[in-house]
Amino acid sequence: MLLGSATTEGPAVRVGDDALDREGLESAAAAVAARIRGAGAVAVHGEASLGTVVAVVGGLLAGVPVVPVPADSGPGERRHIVRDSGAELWLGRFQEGADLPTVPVDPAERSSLTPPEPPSEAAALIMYTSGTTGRPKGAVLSRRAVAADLDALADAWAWSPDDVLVHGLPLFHVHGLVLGVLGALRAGSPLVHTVRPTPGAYAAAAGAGGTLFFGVPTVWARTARDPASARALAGARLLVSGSAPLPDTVARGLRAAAGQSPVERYGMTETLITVAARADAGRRTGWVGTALRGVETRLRGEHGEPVPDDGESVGELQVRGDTLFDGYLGPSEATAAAWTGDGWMRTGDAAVRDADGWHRIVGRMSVDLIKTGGYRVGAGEVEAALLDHPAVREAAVVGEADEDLGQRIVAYLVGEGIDPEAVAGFAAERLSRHKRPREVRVVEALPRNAMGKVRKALLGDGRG
Ligand code: MCA
Ligand code: AMP
Repeated sequence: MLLGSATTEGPAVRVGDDALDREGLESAAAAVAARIRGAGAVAVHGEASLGTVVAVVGGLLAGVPVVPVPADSGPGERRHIVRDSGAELWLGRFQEGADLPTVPVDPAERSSLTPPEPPSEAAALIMYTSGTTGRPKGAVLSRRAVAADLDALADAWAWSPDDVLVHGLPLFHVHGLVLGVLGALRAGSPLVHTVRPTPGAYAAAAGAGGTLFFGVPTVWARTARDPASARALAGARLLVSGSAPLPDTVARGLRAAAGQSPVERYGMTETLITVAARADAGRRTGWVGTALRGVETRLRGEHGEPVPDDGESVGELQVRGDTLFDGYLGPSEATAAAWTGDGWMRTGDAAVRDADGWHRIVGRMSVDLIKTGGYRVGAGEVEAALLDHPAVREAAVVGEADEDLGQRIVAYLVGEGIDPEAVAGFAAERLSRHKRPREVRVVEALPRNAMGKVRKALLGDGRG
């Protein structure tokens, strides 16, 4: 069973003030399953609510692929995801752009429907994720991949029903939804979702018995800057950081205030988590750990040549194993391009590996994939949305170093009479909030090379 069969005493899932025990969750989800059985796929409004958990579990029970839709996406992005995924129903509160029949989700509803367990190769989730160009693509994740990943993580972190998982991450990405909800259900550990991932909420949950805490580096950076909240985490069994690089200053700040720093783990929407530091390993900030059970990794140079495991030589990290996605929806070229000729998935991340098999992620191979607050944002998608504005003639979007977010999205625009505020409002119609530029800089011209390609390295802080 994908969701495991553990019976937890008391609330199995709490989101803010709303909670369900395991039996209540399963029967509320069964009521959803009864309504959606037979659908090709369903879209779920990914707001941070108990209803979202019920909707996702309902889809998994029914064997209907679930398409989580970012709660803050503008109507344009929502319309794209709904159409591209082929979702037939919208689960949760109606949102503009979700032009589908809406299925209400009520955590108080009960049904005793027990559909048969779907085959393990069936799709569990279709997660939308950005590439360097074009619109977000739907990555198809099988039940088998999800189960393999969660079991390997439980093994690495000694994650058990004795844990209480705490986080407040978005319920429409792998981190918050797959690890943060399905992981807790499969491990049988109660989940406390704090709605927003604030240091104060994590501290309060620690006081109420939380043992295992998930966060993106921005969350840990904010916690390190809030020593009272950090101190409350001193008794936690394990803090985990992922989705983006954890700065050493943040790890040191947490060690000073909380007496411990997070273990790191690395992954992608397409591969799920593939590399993790084990709970019982020493902390090595900046090193994301060893390949998970069922996963193999390798480093390859620019021309496909092997890169030595000397902890210094950099190559592209490539992975294969049980946790990988089945491919993107739509034309097969994108899926084909993600793989090497000999069957390894190209992560697009530059890494080093040492003789003990530990990995350090040193950057991305492309400047056009930005990580802001742990969200992956394709520069091309943001540029395309800005170029739709009549006053914008040219656009270049880059990620600039930011202490809080890791990278901050900055747009350089060329055009006549551009009003940066109007452009920001325009972008809001088309893009999720975290994809919108935090800053718009109007310039005379963009730096270009002889071929006419924008030289992003020359923009802003030069990190492009
Ligand atoms: C947000 N704000 C903005 C913009 N975006 N203002 C102007 N322009 C923007 N583009 C505003 C918000 O509305 C808010 O205003 C204020 O900034 C601060 O918001 P807050 O939510 O505190 O912070 P944030 O800065 O928006 O976000 C930080 C965050 C968030 C909470 C850490 O980035 C986050 O939830 N990140 C998690 C992403 C994640 O789960 N990634 C996993 C992907 P006001 O206060 O007025 O409301 S999966 C993955 O990466 C793989 C598999 C892996 O390894 O995990
Ligand atoms: P996403 O598609 O949102 O799942 O983002 C995946 C990307 O996040 C990876 O390709 C990495 O660039 C980045 N990432 C995830 N975890 C880490 C980590 N622990 N350290 C550095 N980068 C990470």
